[in-house]
Amino acid sequence: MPIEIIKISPFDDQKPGTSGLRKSVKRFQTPDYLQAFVQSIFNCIENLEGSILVLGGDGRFYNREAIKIILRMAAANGVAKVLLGQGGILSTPAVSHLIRKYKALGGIILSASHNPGGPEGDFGIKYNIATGGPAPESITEAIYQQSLRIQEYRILTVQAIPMDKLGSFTVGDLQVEIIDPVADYADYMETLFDFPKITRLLESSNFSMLFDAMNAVTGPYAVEIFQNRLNAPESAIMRRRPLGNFGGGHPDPNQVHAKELMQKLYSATGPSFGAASDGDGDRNMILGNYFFVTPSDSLAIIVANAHLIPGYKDGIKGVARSMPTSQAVDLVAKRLEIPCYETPTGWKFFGNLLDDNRITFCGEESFGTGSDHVREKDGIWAVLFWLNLLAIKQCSVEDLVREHWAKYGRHYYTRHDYEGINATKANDLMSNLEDQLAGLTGKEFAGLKVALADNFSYLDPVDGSRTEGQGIRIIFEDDSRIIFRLSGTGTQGATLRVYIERYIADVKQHDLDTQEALVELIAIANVLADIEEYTGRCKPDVIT
Ligand code: VG1
Ligand code: CO
Repeated sequence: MPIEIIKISPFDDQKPGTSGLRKSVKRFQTPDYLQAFVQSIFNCIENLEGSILVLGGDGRFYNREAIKIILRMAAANGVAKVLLGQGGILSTPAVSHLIRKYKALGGIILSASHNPGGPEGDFGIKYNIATGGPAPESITEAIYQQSLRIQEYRILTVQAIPMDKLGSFTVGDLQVEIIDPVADYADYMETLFDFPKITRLLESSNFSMLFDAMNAVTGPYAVEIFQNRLNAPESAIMRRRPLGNFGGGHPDPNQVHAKELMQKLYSATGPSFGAASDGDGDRNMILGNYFFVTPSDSLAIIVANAHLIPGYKDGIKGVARSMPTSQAVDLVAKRLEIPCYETPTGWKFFGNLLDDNRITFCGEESFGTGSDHVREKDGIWAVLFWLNLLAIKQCSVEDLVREHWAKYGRHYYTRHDYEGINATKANDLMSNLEDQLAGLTGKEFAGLKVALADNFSYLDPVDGSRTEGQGIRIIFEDDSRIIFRLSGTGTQGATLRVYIERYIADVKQHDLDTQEALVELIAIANVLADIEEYTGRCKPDVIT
């Protein structure tokens, strides 16, 4: 089969963000756009020729077209073998697992995660390295530099490419093996958790669960794991079918976008346990009856109870959280006398810590939790962790969380997102804050004294790399924090994220409404950043 070498002019907007390259589907459909980025990835990978790659995506619109292009390009670039999820489907954590299990050189994941899909929605592509983790900054930067210079790409002239039937076929000299997207991952989960115990919990009359797959990638995983292997009833999984446009919604597992699930859980006759995952299956939301578990608390509770779970009973090396994530896990780490690392936002920063055996668990406030079992955050894994824990503790989600707060104190936590704001204004807002930093320490606002104000930078203890400008932090003497940063995953304008946190040890004050408990800090944030002036908004678009 002939290899075509197509001459192109480079694109100037292919800089990967927090998690891969994310753009509108329309942008990706620009002739040669996807090809230019894929060739840029291939040009930056050492030992590509003769290698094995894993390929799959979250099933969103344009997934199948992109897979066909990537297979033809992989063939033309000398890749020996591609492991492709059946129907083009693979969750992000499953790709991470497959890379590790089959010792692949890397993997390509097609997803824009929690961003909406469909012809008018978003598409994305990210490259994961041989460890199974997202490519680190050094590689994403090299890919970007390559994309600014690239003059041609290689592709095989071949039309029909099947992807729905298990088995092998060839594209030129490339061997493509279509694999069950779920089987390996589900088998792996059985080695980490006590499936017979969880089955007994799911079969007991005083427990019921509802999982919202949000018409995204976790549907098939949930059916195989919760229904087939753990015997949950069919009614335990809603929106189970992956759809190209996720049924029109944002596949983002939070209180705003998983509205129906929230309504079901916030009812007297509702299930005792609820959960949801996002577009590509790496996020999770955990709910009890009339109860929301903040992702930061979820991480802390997972770490505090890990010794009870089969896959983690041999001990914990350390933990890490992204900087904006609440400090709840820090207190657990302190009590366990294990190290606790604070990293910039994005899973790629956990990679070195995991590979260097410094940490066992890590998490982000943005509904992301994971461990050293793979190198991505993992939605279904987190749900299984909670189910296993509840099966052992035989208590409600709420009781478990309250017990944790009583022991460690409660971190009230919220994130306010201002979406699709003018990018120039958003940058101005950040510069304005930056200009104030030097004078903030020691200043008092509503009785709270600023202990530290800076723009967070991270020195990776493993490879010595430094990452600057990762978010404005204002930390008060009582450990309360206000953090401002701009999103690196959006595709329209800019998104301002304001993270607000306050610690209260006294158990008598653990029943406050979160927004009420944080009201003074929210007001301070609004004044300091002049949010209304810069964004033109008087309230956030999404509160989580
Ligand atoms: C967001 C979250 C971040 C997460 C990233 C990717 O990034 O805040 O914590 O790692 O999404 O998650 P940003 O830059 O928009 O704040 V996912 O599920 O899209 O892979
Ligand atoms: Co995701």
